[in-house]
Amino acid sequence: MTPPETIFPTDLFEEGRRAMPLQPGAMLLGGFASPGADALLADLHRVAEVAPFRKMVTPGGWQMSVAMTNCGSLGWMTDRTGYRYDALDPWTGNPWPEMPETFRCLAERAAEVAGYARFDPDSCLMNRYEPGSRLSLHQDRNERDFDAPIVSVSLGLAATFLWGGATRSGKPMRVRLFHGDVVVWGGPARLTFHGVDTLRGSVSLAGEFRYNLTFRAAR
Ligand code: MD3
Ligand code: FE
Repeated sequence: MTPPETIFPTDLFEEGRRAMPLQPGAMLLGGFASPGADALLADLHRVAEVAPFRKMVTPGGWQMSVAMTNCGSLGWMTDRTGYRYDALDPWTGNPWPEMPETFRCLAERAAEVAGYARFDPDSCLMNRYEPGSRLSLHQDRNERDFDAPIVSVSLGLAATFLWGGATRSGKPMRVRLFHGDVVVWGGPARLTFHGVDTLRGSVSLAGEFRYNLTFRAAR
């Protein structure tokens, strides 16, 4: 087994060329996860065997078009009673699967490269998009502490990520996120409104889904 710290060598990542600020506090690390993408996908499928992807229902009663699951000591969920983090998977009654070492290592290193030292995520929300899936503009504010950043990893099909400002109004900015791209959102960008445009299907070597991992310090 390749040790995860050798798959994501911070010193080989060409920061000047592939790190791009999206707004103050938000950094796109183009292709940062590419060297370890196969290992990440293998671990993702292992997690999903224990905690399957499922389409959750919002408090308003709508079924989400994105299928989700979690790993780590806390998992984000929604149902008719609200949004929250929970230590147990409501589908199985068991704790969420442990966060794989590959996941944790990637998240810590990406945060470090983006300027957030000692990121210690206790939750990874895993999103699975199929053609037609979308995520409407929202803020991530169920975490206890907004000082920690959120690290997002895109795998599989490309998608158009949308982000606005501190309010829902106004025309969101758009950026394509590709297999292996990582975005770190912290500081003044932490409560930015964001979402994902409707995924377009395409026959692709990347498969039939887009996956997004978001690492959070939720406790
Ligand atoms: C900006 N996921 O899971 S990742 C989510 O691609 C979520 O699946 C999207 O939004 C996805 O909550 C977007 C990029 C992202 C994640 C968290 C953020 C951007 C963010 C938190 C604050 C600001
Ligand atoms: Fe979000």
